[in-house]
Amino acid sequence: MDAARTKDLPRNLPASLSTEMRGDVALLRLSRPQKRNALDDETVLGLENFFQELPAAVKAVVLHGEGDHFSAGLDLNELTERDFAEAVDHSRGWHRVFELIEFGKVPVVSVLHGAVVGGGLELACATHVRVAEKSAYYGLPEGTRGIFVGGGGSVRIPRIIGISRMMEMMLTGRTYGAEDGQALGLSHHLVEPGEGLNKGLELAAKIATNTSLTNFAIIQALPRIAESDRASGYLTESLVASLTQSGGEAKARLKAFLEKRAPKVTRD
Ligand code: 1HE
Repeated sequence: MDAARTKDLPRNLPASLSTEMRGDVALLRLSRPQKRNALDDETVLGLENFFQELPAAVKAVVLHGEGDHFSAGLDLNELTERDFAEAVDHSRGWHRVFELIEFGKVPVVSVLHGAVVGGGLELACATHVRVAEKSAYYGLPEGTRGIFVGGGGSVRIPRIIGISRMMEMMLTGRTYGAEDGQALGLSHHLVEPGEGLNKGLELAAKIATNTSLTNFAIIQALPRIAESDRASGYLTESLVASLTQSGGEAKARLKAFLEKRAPKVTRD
């Protein structure tokens, strides 16, 4: 049977990835700490397999890294061997996989600590919610290594921190620490070392209680509306809003509030 129809997480993953279920949240761990979770081809294809085959029972994913670092980015060992055509193919492969994360089936929360650099930052920026521990730092060493981002970083990262800031990071090789990253929007939540995973799981569990239709609209429609022209945006927004409101669960939730059975919106 198609794995996506069962309740089981994909099993045929490389050793560099490990998974477990926590309720209806899937935990996906970059498990190559001896290489600082550097992303080799096997790992990237494993990510693709995982997100492609996610069973319907999974409502959200938490992505984190084993060891002292989230990810050291592209496995530089593989880079030296490629010719031009192979390099294009490689970069397009990363685009395909990271698109599958960003525009996939469910929201993804990443938990960042230690080095979040190069392709590791590109991967983090393809996730929807980012929790950083205070040990996290961000860099784009591609500039100083004589290469360029290739995993969609030049498309996603400027949308978060601006073109100018990304340009400066790449030109000078500067890194930002966790506090700066939080101020810039690289993370949404900043927590003490060791607390990231619990925070990520707590957020994912909350996300998982949203209706599937609303989560679909938030991750699929919102970014596309935001990037379309105003007239198309307003039209699409009306259609998506009507679609979500028409669901039985939405009606039940609104009724629950009006009957004073649902929580109020209070300060965190
Ligand atoms: C690696 C990689 C890697 C570590 N590829 N093998 N990314 C970078 O330029 C970052 C490169 N890495 C580092 O700067 C450091 O390794 C860290 C700051 C992340 C961690 O430092 P540290 O002292 O904890 O570990 P280490 O001793 O440097 O590395 C441990 C091992 O991991 C070592 O291998 P070993 O066999 O000698 O033990 C390292 O060689 C290995 N390792 N990082 C391969 N990246 C789609 S385009 C994306 C383009 C990019 O991502 S470019 C940015 C690449």
